[in-house]
Amino acid sequence: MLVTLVDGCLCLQSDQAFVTLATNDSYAKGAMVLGQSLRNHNTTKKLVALIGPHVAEPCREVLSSIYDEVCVVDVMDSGDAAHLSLMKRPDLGVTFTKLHCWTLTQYSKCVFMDADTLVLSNIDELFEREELSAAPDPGWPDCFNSGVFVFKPSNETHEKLLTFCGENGSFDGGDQGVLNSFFNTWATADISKHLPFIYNLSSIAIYSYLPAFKQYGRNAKVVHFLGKVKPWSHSYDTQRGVVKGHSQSLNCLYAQSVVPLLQQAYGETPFNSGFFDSSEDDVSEQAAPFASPPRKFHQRKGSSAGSRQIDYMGDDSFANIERKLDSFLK
Ligand SMILES: [Mn+2]
Repeated sequence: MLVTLVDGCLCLQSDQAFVTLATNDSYAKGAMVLGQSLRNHNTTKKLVALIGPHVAEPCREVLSSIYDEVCVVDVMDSGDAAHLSLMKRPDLGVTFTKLHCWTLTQYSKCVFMDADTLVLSNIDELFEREELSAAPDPGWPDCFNSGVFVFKPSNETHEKLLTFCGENGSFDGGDQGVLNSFFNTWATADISKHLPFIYNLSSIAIYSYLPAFKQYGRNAKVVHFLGKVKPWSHSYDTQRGVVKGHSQSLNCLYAQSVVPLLQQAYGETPFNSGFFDSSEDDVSEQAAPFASPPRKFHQRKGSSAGSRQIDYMGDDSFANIERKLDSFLK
């Protein structure tokens, strides 16, 4: 193990890493903000970004400046087990890409974080937990949410997961369904594998239990932008350096840390400073490189014509969490 001097203190070079996944440029921007937030809170762990083959070169460049490792994952080129499983379930392409994190066997332990999460304090203590540790999903608390989880890379586990996925598919069409079916004793076997909700605080909590959110929300260590509308779905005002009408905390991180890197990487080439129309944004967690059908819960949007219903997973969730975030993050 390598030993380095950091700020005059003796630190062990980590064989542990935070891992994220970006299969398109839009999620790559989320990954930049996530990586930067981990750096800002002085993580001692390595940062690894798995990216799909469609992520543009300048985005890769920026990711490389923030992350220790950027690995292109092309499931079509990967091993036999992956290929065979994918042939059986072409709809699970993005899920297979995420499962690829188990092959990072150069690390002894990892924490996976979705590219739509943001770290609000140092969370290195998560590495004291064992596989598979995760926080409950607010929609069905006997399931864990797969936006943040602790795992142990292993080719054996990877193969088992792929085979399981090929044979059983996913009950929700994504990685969360597969992982909950595979690690099916999470809810009952070992309470130490239940991460506190503050490690994966989703906007939906504001609606489902507002008094608890008011009581505990300020302790949040990780926020997860679960909804269809992501922070990067909003338009960015280059002149003023702010995301129009949106969260100051996100503005600062994105405008000060990520935009200058993008400007450098793109050089003279014009680029979209980050923000896409939400209509163009993907509906399932990450659509490319495989066209997968949208998840059921997204189809709710618009189906409630007539009476105005709260769009828990969409606009309402984001608008509200950022308002709360701003009040807590001062
Ligand atoms: Mn997510």
